[in-house]
Amino acid sequence: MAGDFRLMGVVNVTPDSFSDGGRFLEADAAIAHGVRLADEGAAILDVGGESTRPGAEPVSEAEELRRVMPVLEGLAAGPDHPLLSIDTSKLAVARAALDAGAGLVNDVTAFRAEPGVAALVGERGADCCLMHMLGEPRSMQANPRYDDVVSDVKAFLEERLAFALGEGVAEERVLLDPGIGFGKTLEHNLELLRRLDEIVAIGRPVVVGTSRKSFLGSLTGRAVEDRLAATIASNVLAYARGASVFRVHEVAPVRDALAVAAATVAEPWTTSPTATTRS
Ligand code: HH2
Repeated sequence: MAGDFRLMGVVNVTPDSFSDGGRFLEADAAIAHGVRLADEGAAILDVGGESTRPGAEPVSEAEELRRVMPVLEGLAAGPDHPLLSIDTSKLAVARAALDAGAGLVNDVTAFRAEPGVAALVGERGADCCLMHMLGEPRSMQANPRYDDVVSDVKAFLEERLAFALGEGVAEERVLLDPGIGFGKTLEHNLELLRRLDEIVAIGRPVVVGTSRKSFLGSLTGRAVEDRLAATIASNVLAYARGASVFRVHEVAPVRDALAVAAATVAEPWTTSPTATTRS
C-alpha cells in the first residue's frame, strides 16, 4: 500500500553522468547543489563519483575518492544535513564515505562487485540500497533478456537481501531497487513499474530511479533536460504501486507531485482483506 515517501536527491560529481555530467564536478558546486536539494525536501542526498550510464567507463578508486570525499565532508559539516548516501560499489570508497558521515551505501551491483561492502555496512550499522542490474554498465543495454523481468528481478533482490543478512546487515537497514534502465528495454522498465507491487511484496522499502532516464525519452521524444514531466508521472505511478524512496535530479517538483499523490491515494485505503472499505 502507498504510504510515506522520501526523496533521494542526486549529487553527481562526475564529468560524464548522462543528464548532468560536468555540472557539479567542482566540490563547491556539488555541495551547493546538495544543500539546495536538501532545502527542497530531499531526505537523502546520493553522492556519486562514477557514472553508471550505458557505456560508461569505470573510474579508479583514487579518482572516485578525489571526487566524492570533499563533497561528503562539506555536506556532513552542514547543520541538520539529510541522510548522506554514497553511490559506489567500491569497498574503500564506501569505508571512507561512512567515516566522513555517510549513513547509506547505494550499491548498484548489490554487493557483487566487492562483496566485502556488505560486512562493512553490517559492522557500521549503516543503511544500504541493493539494486538490480543485468550485466555491467559498459554492456548492459546490449540486448537484455529475461524469462519474466519482474520475477527475475525479484528473485535476484531476494538472493542479494539474503546475502546481505548473512554478512551481518540488519534487515531493517536494507532498501531494494529494481534498477530502472540497468540492462532493461523500454518494455522491461514499463513492466517493472506496472508490477512494482510484486517487488514491494518482498517486504523492504523500494527505491525507484526513473529520473530523466532514456525510456522516458523514448516515450515522449524529449531530450534529457526536458523529461521532468515524464519523471513526475513515473514517480507518481511508482508511488501508487508502493515505492517509498524516489531518486531524482529535481526534488521540489517531484516532492509536490508525491505530496498530492500521497494525500489522494494513501489513506485511509488499505489492501488488508479485513478492511477493504473506507473508514
Ligand atoms: N540510477 C543511476 C545511478 N544510481 N542508484 C539507484 N539505487 N537506483 C538508480 O536507478 C540509479 C542509481 C543513474 O542515474 P545518474 O546518477 O543520474 O546517472 P549516472 O549514472 O550517469 O551518473
